[in-house]
Amino acid sequence: MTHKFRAPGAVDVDWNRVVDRLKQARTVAIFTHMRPDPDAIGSQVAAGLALRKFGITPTLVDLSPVPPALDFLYPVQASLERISLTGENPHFPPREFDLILIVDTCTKAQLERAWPYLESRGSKILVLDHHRTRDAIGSLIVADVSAAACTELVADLIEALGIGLDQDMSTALLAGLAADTGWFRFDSVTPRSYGLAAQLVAAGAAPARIYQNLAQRESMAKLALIQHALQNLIWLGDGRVAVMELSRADFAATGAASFETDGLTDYPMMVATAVIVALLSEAPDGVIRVNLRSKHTVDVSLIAAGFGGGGHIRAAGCRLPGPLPAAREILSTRLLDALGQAPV
Ligand SMILES: [Mn+2]
Repeated sequence: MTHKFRAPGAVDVDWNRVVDRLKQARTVAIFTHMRPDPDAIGSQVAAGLALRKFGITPTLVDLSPVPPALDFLYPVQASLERISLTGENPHFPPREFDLILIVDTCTKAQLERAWPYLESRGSKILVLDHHRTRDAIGSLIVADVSAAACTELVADLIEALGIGLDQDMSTALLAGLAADTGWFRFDSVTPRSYGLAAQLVAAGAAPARIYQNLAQRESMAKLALIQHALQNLIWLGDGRVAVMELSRADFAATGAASFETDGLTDYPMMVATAVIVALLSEAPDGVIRVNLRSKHTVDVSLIAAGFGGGGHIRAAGCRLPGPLPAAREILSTRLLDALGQAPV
């Protein structure tokens, strides 16, 4: 790779050490987090393809079902071996591997039931991750929070291995990068992100095709759910706080699944005055799932943490007891309070 853009605060990674470790392995199992997103699968697939070109036999391990929308990331020609450990009582290990590579996570909570298996193989573990939260695992952890996506780190690994990018690798890497950066509009985006994107497109990744697969394959039920959420939208604090809610009746009427609330908070955020957006959705058991987003300086992770949840400064979540009106009341008070404390 030729780009020399460096992210501010980037970690100096000793890639030679990583490559030396990989040179000693003939088989590598590649794990990623549960409920995988495009960055998780993109990192897994691109790393798998690169390792194979390097002469290593890779095996991708699925800890939970991969959303069908991400099927396009698996190359049809160069099929990669995949092991699914998504069943009730998965058998660990399916067989022994020389090395275990974990991408896009380094936390116990996101690896859940694989954790005891991974913990017992600490010396065989290599991690590539860009998250702030980290649990102790493995002997070689490459953690760079300045990376906008884990695929930025996988791209560095591919360069260190001396492997040329092909279309399948580039597609997987760009999908992860685009998804984790909200198509290059989040704070996390750096010159490195754009420099890498240029290289990936030059190597055959097609942004329009990736966009269609990631963003234009929603169900009609989802669009109906958006209609319901916007109908149930109220504004507080002079238009600075938007609160949307979806009841069990809304889910039943639209036929939408609970994961289809993804991205709904973007809509009120388009309004100039909006600072905080909250989405309350009622789960089948009556618990209220809360998604919080913010612009500017309000740290919604603190608000979520106050209710036992957590997340990032501008995106966080928590759960509240039902019914909906009671949850809305408690949350609204807290949101207006946070707004009062935020610098204007
Ligand atoms: Mn990621």
